[in-house]
Amino acid sequence: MLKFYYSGAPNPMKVALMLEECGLQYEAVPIDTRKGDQHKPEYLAVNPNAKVPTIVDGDVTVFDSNAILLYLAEKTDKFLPPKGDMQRGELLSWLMFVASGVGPFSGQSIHFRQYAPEKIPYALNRYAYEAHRHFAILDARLAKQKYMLGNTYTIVDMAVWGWCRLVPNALGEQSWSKFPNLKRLVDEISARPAAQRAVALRDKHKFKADFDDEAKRNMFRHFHVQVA
Ligand SMILES: N[C@@H](CCC(=O)N[C@@H](CS)C(=O)NCC(=O)O)C(=O)O
Repeated sequence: MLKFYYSGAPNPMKVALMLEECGLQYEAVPIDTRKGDQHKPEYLAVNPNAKVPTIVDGDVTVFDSNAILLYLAEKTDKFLPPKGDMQRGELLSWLMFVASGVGPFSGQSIHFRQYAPEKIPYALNRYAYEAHRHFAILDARLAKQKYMLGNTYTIVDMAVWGWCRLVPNALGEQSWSKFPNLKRLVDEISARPAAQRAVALRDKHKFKADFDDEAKRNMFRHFHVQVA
């Protein structure tokens, strides 16, 4: 059976959503990143990047959340435009836009707002600005159409959902008012039974909640290591 290594963080949650949307059978294997499971040799053997998520599907191992979304969409032939369709190019562009822009910039904005030991105005503003800019691009597109690729719900919407549920964490409590179209999509997806099952999966395992010294040591190794 397909193995899904996960935690409740945004990147694994988009894959949990896709697995549930496809109705695939899978074994969920919790990786408690605050306890350091991502650095254990048996996990590094499937994901040398020491991050979640990863799937192992028979002989095939796939890590990086958007690569997994694409793999599962191609495997099941679901939630992506047909091969040869001109929308296939759009799908790749927007999927990579989320992978290389929305995720990293909102992640860094959350990091500097919530976790950095010092509040550095330059870093706070740079990442908030970039997260905001990316969310605004999504919002403008969703002002013109229901889903990221038009009228059909695809893996791009799932990738957007993974990160954009955290708009308030990246930009502050009031920030949803700036992205009404993006909020409409996130709310619609959150109400889907598959999203509710994905969230329930996260809550099924008792992941370490405390962000104490052990968690910092495991997730933010740069606190203790100087590389340059
Ligand atoms: N590009 C990777 C990034 C994965 C990633 O950063 N995962 C985070 C959770 S969202 C993680 O594993 N954090 C634990 C750590 O940094 O130690 C993907 O899209 O899967």
